[in-house]
Amino acid sequence: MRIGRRALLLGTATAVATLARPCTPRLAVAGEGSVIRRLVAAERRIRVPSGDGPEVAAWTFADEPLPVIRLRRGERLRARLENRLPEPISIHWHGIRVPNAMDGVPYLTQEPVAPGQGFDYAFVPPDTGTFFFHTHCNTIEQLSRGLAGVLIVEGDEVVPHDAERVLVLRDWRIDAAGAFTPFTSDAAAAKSGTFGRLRTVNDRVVPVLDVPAGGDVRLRILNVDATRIAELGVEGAEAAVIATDGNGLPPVPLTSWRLGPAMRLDVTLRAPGPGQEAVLYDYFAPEPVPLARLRGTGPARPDRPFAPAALRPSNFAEPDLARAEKLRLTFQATAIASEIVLGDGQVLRLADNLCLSAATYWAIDRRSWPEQGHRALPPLFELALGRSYVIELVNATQYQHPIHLHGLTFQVLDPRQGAVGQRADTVLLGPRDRTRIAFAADNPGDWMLHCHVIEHQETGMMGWFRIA
Ligand SMILES: [Cu+2]
Repeated sequence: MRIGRRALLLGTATAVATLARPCTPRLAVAGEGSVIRRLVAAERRIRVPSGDGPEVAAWTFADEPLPVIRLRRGERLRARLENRLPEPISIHWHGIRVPNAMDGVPYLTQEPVAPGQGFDYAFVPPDTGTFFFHTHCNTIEQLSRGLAGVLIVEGDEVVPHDAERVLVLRDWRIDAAGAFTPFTSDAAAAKSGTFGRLRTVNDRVVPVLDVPAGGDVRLRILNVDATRIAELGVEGAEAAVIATDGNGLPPVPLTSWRLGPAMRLDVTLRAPGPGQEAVLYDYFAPEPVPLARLRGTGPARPDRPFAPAALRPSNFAEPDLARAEKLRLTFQATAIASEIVLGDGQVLRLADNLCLSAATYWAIDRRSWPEQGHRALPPLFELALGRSYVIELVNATQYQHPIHLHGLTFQVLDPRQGAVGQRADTVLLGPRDRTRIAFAADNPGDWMLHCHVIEHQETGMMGWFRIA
């Protein structure tokens, strides 16, 4: 299926389930420079996990439950958000180094978009890669109801792949009749979080995706679930990791890769022969869980070595590691009550419920994100524009935390899972784990820093920092 520019300009959503990128590059058209999308957040009845599955009252940004927006590097996205839901929303463009005012964080960068209201987002993504967008308000419910989409910025392939497939991992918290089950509980929020009963890829259970037999296929894998961490691996095909969070790295063979919520993994896979299948598994389970099947179609291709090419790197400002200032953040469990007292005697109540949960179980450097006042807490740290920083992230808990920084892409200095030169916007900390990240603070503004297990985020493991 060819996805043309005209479709994008008309705002026609493209369903992931049927998505296949054209194998030939689109011709450049003089004067083009913007992709315009209308995103109408509304309740829509969809069928999960298949056309004859139960009807689910999903909240989505488009008629297709997982809209895909494609840009080429240098193109501007103009996205008009309209809120037809009964509560405030916003859009955060996860992993995109947007100007601060476009970051979509209620109260920190914009007012929440009230029911019946709209907001215009416009920016030129500076980097190529695989990204997504989601609401940043009452996220556990809004994300669990489906409010997310994919954003792809093309232009990073030096050697074109033969095909591409987008695989979006998420759980549905629904019962057999399609009714939503609880999105959170105190017990779960204080531990690993709430898992969905129905695991899906592109809202299907173990979909079969046709790929050109023997071809090199780019898999753009996104974990958009609120909770679940998957340990991804492929059986029946050679595969290599070519990008983390959309950022190219020297290809490393894919043995298995732990992908937390909000993280993305780009993989080059040598497709199986005609009629044969490779299987994407999650090994983070007592028994490997099949997620998707990739079936070779079309004529066989001649044997040749599997030699995935590196992607073209983005233009990040390199951190000056020799002169970088060193900071540390500790992620903790907390037993604090429903209010905290600031130094000046002001009491912050931690319980109201416009955008977050009322309970508090988690903290960063002994501070839990309060609900009331939203930005009444001082920033975790203030960074000098243009200066380089190394932050040690320390997990003092026995749970895993995918830690996400807004506004920046960082280097992961301590190699994770065999990757070297990894750049990311979200890094997964294991229990009692620590790692160091480095970046040049080149994007001014007030930015969030939080765990992307949404129940952890919404019960305290969130803060903000300033670059000025
Ligand atoms: Cu967490």
